[in-house]
Amino acid sequence: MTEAATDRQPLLGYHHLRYHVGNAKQAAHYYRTAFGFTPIAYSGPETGNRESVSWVLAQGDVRLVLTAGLLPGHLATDQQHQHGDGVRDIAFAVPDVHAAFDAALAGGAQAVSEPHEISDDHGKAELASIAGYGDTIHTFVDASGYSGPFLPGCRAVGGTGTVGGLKPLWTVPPGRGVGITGIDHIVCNVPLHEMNTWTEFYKRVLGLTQLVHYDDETVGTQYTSMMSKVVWDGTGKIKLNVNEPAQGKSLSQIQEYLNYYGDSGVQHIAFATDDIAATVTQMRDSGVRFMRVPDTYYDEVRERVDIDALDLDLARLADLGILLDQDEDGYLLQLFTEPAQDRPTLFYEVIERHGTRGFGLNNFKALFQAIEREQAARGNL
Ligand code: TYF
Ligand code: FE
Repeated sequence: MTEAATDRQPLLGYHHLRYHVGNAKQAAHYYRTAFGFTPIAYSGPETGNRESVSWVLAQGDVRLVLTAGLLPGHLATDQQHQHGDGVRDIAFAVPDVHAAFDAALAGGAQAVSEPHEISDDHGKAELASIAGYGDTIHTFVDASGYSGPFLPGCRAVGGTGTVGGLKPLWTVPPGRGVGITGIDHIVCNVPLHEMNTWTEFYKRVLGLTQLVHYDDETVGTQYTSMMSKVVWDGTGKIKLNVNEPAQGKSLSQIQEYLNYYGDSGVQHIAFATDDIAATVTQMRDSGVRFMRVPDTYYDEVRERVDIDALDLDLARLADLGILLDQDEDGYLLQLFTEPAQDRPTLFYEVIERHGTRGFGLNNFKALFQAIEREQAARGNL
């Protein structure tokens, strides 16, 4: 499929997502109690870091790092002030950081930090970072020589055992897990006319290739129009979607995001699950609010999804508000949360895939109409 491209820039997968948040202690509590993540590591004054606090949480293959600046003028402080809470870094695990960094620069990326080694009692790791859209960066990580809970500089939290002879800093209750197994795709919003700029960037810099293209004819509703392209690594481990606003009658949800975030940035992260009904039930019971389509959606969906042949419990899916889509390769179930912070910026998707490589194209209309009702409630439509 894309052998040549992935040979040039071998990405093993996502290593972690770093957020810049206003209050890492409270954000960690939210991702633990609402999304089921388990705190695994910590960096802050107690570990010798006087500038920032980071909580690292894990579930399935997903690792979230929630970082807050401790002092005025720290980069995390300033960026959170500008954007609100959001994703700062989509970090990739790579076999060779120097090679990944060199290939990225050869593809036209800008360096944020040159390849460098960090180490502690548990070993060493190699890191380098490049700039992506807006203030978002990409760090290449090789932690194959590291045995600690996350990366050098963090101490384990939670659990009762020791890591490499070191006792955990504190005991933090684990998350209960909601069935999140990994990251399915990560979507960014960029301004008008920049979709191709950024998909071309990821082709040159990360060796990705185009998976799908949705033009504004396909995905326009009365108000929201957008265009979207997805680039991927050819295996499905990495899928990056890029949305740009298109002219509609009123404020595109993409433009609303750009206004509130103040720049290009991560719009949604899709978490993969093998049992979306269980995942959504647990998240909802923990207080996460999801977008809701009208009940008529479940009458219409029968016309395009083979409910009986797939042996789906439509009444249960309807009860939970889960969306369905099917194409020639298979089907998917998906659902979207409301924004995860005060600003209408980052939200989450939960997705259960069976064969299809799609993103729920036939749900766009119903979903966007639901989003538009929320925009109207915010006074932005
Ligand atoms: O990632 C996707 O393409 C789907 C659809 O604001 C989508 O999840 C796209 C844009 C959006 C919400 C959902
Ligand atoms: Fe999505």
